[in-house]
Amino acid sequence: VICNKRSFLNIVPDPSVGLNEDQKQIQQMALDFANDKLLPNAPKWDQEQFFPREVMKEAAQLGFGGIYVKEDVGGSALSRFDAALIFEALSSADVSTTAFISIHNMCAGLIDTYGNEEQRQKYLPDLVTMEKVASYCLTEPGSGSDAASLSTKAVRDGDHFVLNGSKAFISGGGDSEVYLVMVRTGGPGPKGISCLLVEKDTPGLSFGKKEEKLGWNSQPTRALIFEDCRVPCANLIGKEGQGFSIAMNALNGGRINIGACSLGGAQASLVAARDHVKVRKQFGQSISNFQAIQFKLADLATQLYASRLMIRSAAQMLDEKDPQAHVYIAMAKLFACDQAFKICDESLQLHGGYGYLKDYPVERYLRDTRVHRILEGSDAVMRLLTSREMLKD
Ligand code: FAD
Ligand code: 2MC
Repeated sequence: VICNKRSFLNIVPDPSVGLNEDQKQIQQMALDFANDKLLPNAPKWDQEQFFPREVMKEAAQLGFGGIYVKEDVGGSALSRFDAALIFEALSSADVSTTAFISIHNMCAGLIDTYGNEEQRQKYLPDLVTMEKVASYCLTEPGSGSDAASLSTKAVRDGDHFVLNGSKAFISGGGDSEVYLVMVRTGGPGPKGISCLLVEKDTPGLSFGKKEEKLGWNSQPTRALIFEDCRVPCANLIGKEGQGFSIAMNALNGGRINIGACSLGGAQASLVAARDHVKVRKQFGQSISNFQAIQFKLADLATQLYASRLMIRSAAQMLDEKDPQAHVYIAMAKLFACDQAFKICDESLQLHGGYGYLKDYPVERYLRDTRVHRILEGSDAVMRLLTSREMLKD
């Protein structure tokens, strides 16, 4: 298996362009970790469907387990912009593992923002070290894009909620220790939804089989099944009825992170293609001598650069708490995830038949970035969020 150590710096489109010294340092630290700890193992983890808990703990030692969690509970208190740099750098080695770390960070950030002091102190110290990991549970078999129609019920009984229903496609499901579950505590629609923290070993919570997937193989995906599962009312995050708002606000950051993971996969694929066309000879010369190939590289670099600027600009809007941030995040996720997948595909094409082999890394990036057009809000949902805002009076 070919897995050259590399940083991607000084290769167009250089991901460090436009960053200040602090940001460059964060990026370099993440790239070094990606090269040392992720890149050599990523093909094996993909092949063997291995969830690398120990290596994730090492990532947490660098502060990547609670990137935007406050410092009093061990978080790194960095910005969303910094987080986007970190996820892009890590995913240039391993999109799948990085994407799980991003979901875990979304959950930790959610508890930090909406949890009370007791909840923060109880759960965050173990999450920021990734001794424990967390899953985000919104999707159900009958409600994917139409998330506000979810039907998992939570009925109050004394000082507990009793949960019945199921969640589908949960990343980390069955392995994570902590689950942030959106449940219906009130009437239909978004206002009847609450967010509950459910611990893994709670009686009445069980898990479906591990799903077989095209990509994202280094992290498990399972359904969650609740059968008269009793969860203490003390585990309510935020207020009753606030769950949908909490879920959507968490996803705003999540969507930037997933977009950043797409950038990393695309950058790695494009650099691999660039290296390949320089050494591959056909018709008596390096195929990089053909202008069709040269222009293809230029187009892919341009698409990647544009995608990166959109993701970073959206992250900055979220940092600045811009009320329109969610719309620009939607546009950035739509564009970056679509373009990145195309870049992986065209990079594979530039490898010819070799690109189709598992000896080369591009097919893994292609498989891993494909799902980013579906999860954390599909392409259609991103268009919906954008066009609704455009058509507002
Ligand atoms: P549907 O909503 O049924 O959509 C089907 C198609 O119709 C899509 O192409 C969609 O874009 C399109 N569509 C839907 N509505 C419209 C519309 N109004 N107009 C036009 N087109 C439309 N969920 C979690 O909660 N937590 C997780 O950790 C998690 N991890 C996941 C991991 C993986 C590997 C996968 C595959 C999914 C994961 N998901 C998770 C679920 C994911 O968020 C959903 O799959 C996604 O939101 C889409 O929902 P759906 O699959 O039900 O598709
Ligand atoms: N940021 C902040 N608020 C948001 C928001 C966002 N991104 N999206 C919606 N809201 C608010 C919205 O403003 C409204 O608030 P208010 O009642 O105060 O006006 C409320 O939420 C309800 O929104 P809508 O009236 O737009 O509800 P509707 O049902 O028509 O549409 C939709 C909601 C489609 C935008 C939402 O259901 C959605 O985002 N669906 C996609 C689901 C998704 O992303 N799932 C990902 C699961 S996690 C995952 O895949 C992982 C891998 C972890």
